[in-house]
Amino acid sequence: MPADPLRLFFALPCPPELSAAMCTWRAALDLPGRPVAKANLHMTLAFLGAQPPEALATLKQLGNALSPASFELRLDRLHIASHGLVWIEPSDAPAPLLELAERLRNSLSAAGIAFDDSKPFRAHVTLLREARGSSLPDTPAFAWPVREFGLYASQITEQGVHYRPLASWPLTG
Ligand code: 2AM
Repeated sequence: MPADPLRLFFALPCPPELSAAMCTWRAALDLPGRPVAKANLHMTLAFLGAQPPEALATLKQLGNALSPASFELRLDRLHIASHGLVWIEPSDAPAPLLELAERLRNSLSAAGIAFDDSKPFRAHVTLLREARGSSLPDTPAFAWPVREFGLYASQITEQGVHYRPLASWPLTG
């Protein structure tokens, strides 16, 4: 019997200090909606969805081959999407971030691995779900020194969604 598929995505994990700062700020805002758990805050680079476990070897090779440059990110704008997500995003996405997302997506395409490319990459960290109708406050700028990216499996547990890291790579330079 084939092994169960994994629900996979590549992402930048928020460093713990940044996650803590954003969660403290979010709690004080008292926005309606379902907060994303502090441990789950991340920026998705490519969402692959269900993949067979055999795809992991190729995905790890693909990550090994990227060796992207490190960069600084400034999350400074809140956005509410029509489907009830509240996210924080950079008003000015730096070129190395866009390059990393593009090179990753190009490598996936070249390897014949499907991912959700129905929308162009938009840099964001989801903070709340099911937040329809709220008006949004001003946002302080949160500095994010981006030093790693990873491959994650999204799993449903009794405690809620858990993102299990399967591989991670440093950003250098
Ligand atoms: P979101 O935060 O904007 O919902 C794990 O599900 C991560 O993959 C989430 O950060 C989610 O983004 C992102 N993602 C991107 N495309 C997705 C899709 N088609 N289905 C589910 N999650 C998706």
